[in-house]
This record gives sequence, structure tokens and C-alpha cells, in this order.
Amino acid sequence: MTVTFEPDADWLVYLANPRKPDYVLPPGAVDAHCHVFGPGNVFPYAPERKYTPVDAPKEKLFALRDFLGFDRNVIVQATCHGADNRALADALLASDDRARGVATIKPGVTRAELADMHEAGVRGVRFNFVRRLADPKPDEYYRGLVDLIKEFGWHIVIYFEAPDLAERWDLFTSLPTDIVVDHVGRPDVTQPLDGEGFALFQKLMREHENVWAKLSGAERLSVSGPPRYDDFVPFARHIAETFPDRVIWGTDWPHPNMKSHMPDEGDLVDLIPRIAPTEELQRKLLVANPMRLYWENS
Ligand code: 0GY
Repeated sequence: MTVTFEPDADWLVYLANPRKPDYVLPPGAVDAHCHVFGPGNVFPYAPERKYTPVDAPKEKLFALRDFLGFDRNVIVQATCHGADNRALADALLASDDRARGVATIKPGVTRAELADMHEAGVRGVRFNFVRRLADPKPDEYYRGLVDLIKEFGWHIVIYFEAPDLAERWDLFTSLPTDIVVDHVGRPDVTQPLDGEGFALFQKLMREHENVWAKLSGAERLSVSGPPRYDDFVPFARHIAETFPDRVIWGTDWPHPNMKSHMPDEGDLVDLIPRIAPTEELQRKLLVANPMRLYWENS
């Protein structure tokens, strides 16, 4: 029986026709944070999900990649699919080696399942601490999962709200793999760069050389809003300039759970030269760093 899903009533749908960005991406650029959703009638959404999206299938993602001028994608398992990574694996296998994945796993996953994911292109797992997306678990839960992925050389992507950082500090600073923090650690962009929350995030990166940052999420974090997202830029730029070898960038397509507006990916790509003002920084952010993390080390 085919299951059909009704998207949430207030769900905002990705733009059908984004603007072509003015900024020309360097050859080999990687969109290192994006998702696929369903389609739900082929890859059903998880019973435990906190939202039901509009389908965002791999064909649309790959068309956007080509339109914007990216060469590759890193597809991150979204919480609406829980720990069922079939839609992710399907997209990776259809990508002609132009996509890598970050999966969600739970205790009980077998070695054979992990090996299949690795074969498909998965190179990391995501631990989601954002309460509106996933129910928080004790630290030991995550440490148990780390033991399972060790032999595959995968890294860990963590997604948290800024206040969670102090609470989970011991866990985050003791994880033995590379750690990639989503959306610059979700700073409060109305605060100064040296405000308490962002200072703690900078300390995390400064004191732990295995910690990387994704300079994505302008559309989620900005209060000043589109098209320029002026208040977000200094936060991302500061991290890019301070830690140029540990930053990556992504569109965040199809922008789940946006309520204020649906961003135009043309506007988001045009933030890149403001976040990474030199060609050298742009090459690291878009090509060298994500290639090292997702393609070259495994
Ligand atoms: C993002 C952000 C969100 C959603 C998810 O996995 C998810 O469902 O990450 C969000 O709602 O902030 O990176 O896609």
C-alpha cells in the first residue's frame, strides 16, 4: 500500500525558480549542507518525526546544484526521515559520486548496514540536539554510537542551539572524531561578536582543532532578513577568517521549518564573497575543505 503524506499546513515550499547568483562559484565547489525529502510515497517519513515537509526529491536537488554552479553535494539526513536513511542512500547512489552523505543512526544498527551506507557514500553521522526536532538523549547514548562508527573513519555533525553548548561541553569536547557544527552554532546575531554565547563557540573552535563550522543558515539566524542578511555576515566571516581550514558552506536546501520567508538560493550564494572575501578563502571554504572531509580521506 502506498502511503501519502499531508505536509504541515504552514510549510513553506522551496522556490521553483531561484535567481542566478552574481557570484561565480569556483570549479569543484561543494554545497556541503542540503537535504532530500522523500518522495514520501517511495521513502516514507518517520513515524517519530516532528514535521511533515513537502517532498524535495534528489532530481530537484541535483538540478539546483547545476543551476547555481556547484559541482557536488553533501546531503544531510533530516529528522523527518528519522534513522531510516533510504532516501539519502538512494540520492547518493544516483549522484555519480558527486554526493556524500551524513546519516542518522540509532543503537542496534548493524555493521552490515553501516558498511552499506559507507559504500553508498556516507561519511558521517549527525547528532541533533535541537529540541523542536529531536528528543534529547543522555551523553552515553551518543558515545555508544561513536563506538559503532569508529572503524569507518566517519566524522560527527552536531546541530544545537547556542545555549546547549555549555550544557553539552563535556560531550562535544571529548568526541574523538572530526566534529562539524551546523549553522555556525546558531549564534544570536543581535548580540556582539564577543558576546557570551559566540565567545564560547569561538573557544570551542580555538581549543579543539577537530572542530569545524558550517557557515550556513543565514536565512534561519538573521533578524535583518533577506536579501542581504547583513547581521549574519560578520559572524560567519569572523569564523572564516579565524579558522580558514575548518569551514564549509551549504545552501541548506530545501530550508525545512522556515517560517519567516523562503530564501532565494541566489541570495544565499551571493553571501559567500562577503563571508569569505578573498579567492583563497573561497577556495578553502567551497572546495579544499569539503573535499578533504568528504572525498579525499576515505
Ligand atoms: C537544517 C535545519 C533544520 C532542520 C533539520 O534535520 C532537520 O530536520 O536539520 C531546522 O529546522 O532548523 O539544517 O535543515
